[in-house]
Amino acid sequence: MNKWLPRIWIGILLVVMIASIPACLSSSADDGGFLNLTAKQSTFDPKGPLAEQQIDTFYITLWVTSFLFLAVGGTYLVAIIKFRVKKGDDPNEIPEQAHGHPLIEVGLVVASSALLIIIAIPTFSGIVLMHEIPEQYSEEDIVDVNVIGYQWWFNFEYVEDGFVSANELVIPAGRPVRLNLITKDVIHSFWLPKLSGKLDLMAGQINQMWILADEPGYFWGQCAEYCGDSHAYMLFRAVALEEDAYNEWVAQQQTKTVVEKSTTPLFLSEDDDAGLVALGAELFQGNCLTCHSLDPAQQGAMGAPNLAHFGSRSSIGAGWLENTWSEDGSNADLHLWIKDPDSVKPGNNMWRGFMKAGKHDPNDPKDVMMSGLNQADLSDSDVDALVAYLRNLKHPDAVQFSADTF
Ligand code: HEC
Ligand SMILES: [Cu+2]
Repeated sequence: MNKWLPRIWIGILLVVMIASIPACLSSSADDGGFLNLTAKQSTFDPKGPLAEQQIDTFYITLWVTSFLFLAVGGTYLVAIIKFRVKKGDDPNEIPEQAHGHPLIEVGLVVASSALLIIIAIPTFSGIVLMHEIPEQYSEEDIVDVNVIGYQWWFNFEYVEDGFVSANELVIPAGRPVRLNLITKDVIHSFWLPKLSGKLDLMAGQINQMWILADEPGYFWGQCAEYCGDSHAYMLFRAVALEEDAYNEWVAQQQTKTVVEKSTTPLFLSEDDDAGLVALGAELFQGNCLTCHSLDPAQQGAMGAPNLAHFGSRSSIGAGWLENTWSEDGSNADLHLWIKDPDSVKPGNNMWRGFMKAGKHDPNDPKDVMMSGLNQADLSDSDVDALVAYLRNLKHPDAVQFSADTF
């Protein structure tokens, strides 16, 4: 073999590595840089005790394995340099052979066991910590939330306060929140990187974990277990609020936003066109109510996000799009979502009927698409009316949270 070939390869590798350094270091305030340790979903930026314990465990493992790497690699490097065949040596001569050295053997076994124990202690205590809220927190302080996974969004049931919300988990800062993880279909995984590591939602059992945010803040989460078509679009947000703001939010969420047994909004904003909203309410009754509940206390029968307070939520399509209204009351992303959700989130279950995957096939007996549900029937002006209507599904004092709120 040409003796230059390996050197050329190593040269190319070095050039590529050096050329990529600027890209790695260019960390902007946003998510751009590879080394931006405070990016939206960075585990290097812990904001609660659980995430802190987990990053500490990571660092301990990193130091121990780096030490091992240097110790083994260093010994190896010394050996290949010191004992290489030098000029004048006979390459066929076998060096002096040694066998059996009890001190070295026992020493290595003890040293590597000790290193494993150093890693095992924080790892096992971390596993226990993730599942059990430490006794320092009293039971009254704990907020219980059922996290229910659907293809492809998260439903949040506030157990003590008796209401449901979706895709935006609002919690009180400084208090532990117990999460009961449940799935309605396949395995999903709940992951809020700045607050805790992931835990799966498994059929037939309830997995428990807890989170605590030290300070008020806005957090990005996502499903971390492949769960079908729109898995990559199955995100969610979490918002941690001061105690007072949290209690106010809870009281607002418990409030109904439409007149009993109807879709008529209770709190109409002044700058809205009442006629347009009324048309939206009528269209919602006819097209959307089958799946979406407007009663904050109840999950819709067909397994779709509760929309009672949708007007104040910050995202559309399970955290994928921002829920922002322009000055004139329009909302382009929401318009697109209602008109053609499939173009936003391929394969999602809106319009298709719950649990039906693939396109509607009238010859398929398992096709559960409900008759009369067809988004193509909605004209652009119908969708405008629905957008105007959805904007009013909120408490009049509600705050629409965003990363800028904090
Ligand atoms: C067949 C059941 C079904 C019907 C009918 C339906 N939806 Fe949906 N809708 C869903 C499902 C399922 C989702 C969650 C999709 C996802 O994120 O994967 C959803 C999501 C949404 C969302 C986003 C909620 C969020 O928090 O991300 C809005 C807004 C919405 N629907 C509005 C409507 C409107 C308006 C209508 C009537 C014109 C309607 N939907 C009809 C099932 C339905
Ligand atoms: Cu998932």
